[in-house]
Amino acid sequence: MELRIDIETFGGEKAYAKYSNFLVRSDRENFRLTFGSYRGNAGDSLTGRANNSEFSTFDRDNDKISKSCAVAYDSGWWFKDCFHANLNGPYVPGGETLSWKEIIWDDFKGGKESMKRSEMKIRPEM
Ligand SMILES: [Ca+2]
Repeated sequence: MELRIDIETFGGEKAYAKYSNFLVRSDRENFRLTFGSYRGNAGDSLTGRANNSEFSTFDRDNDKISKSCAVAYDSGWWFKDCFHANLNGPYVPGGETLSWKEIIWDDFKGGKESMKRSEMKIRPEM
């Protein structure tokens, strides 16, 4: 499958990122995420810390550091040593990355703005 992510800032700027070979494993592997190459204009905030990571939630700490990224950032996500992208972070109007408990795509807008909106969509590879 191909993954397409669309993001939008509070100022209305939009961008996208596409990833090939998107795959989420079963619960026995804690929904480990893998994917291939990046294309897009949003910057690649997923490869470094989400690729090959397991999914963590408040009560399932599957990241790679001693603290819980899910608890620290109020989110469920494919955390490694936390994140460059955190699309399940809390919706916080305003758009500044202050606490990083926000909807984050770090490689867009220099990491200075949190997102108003995000979408993750999959379809068969063309
Ligand atoms: Ca941990």
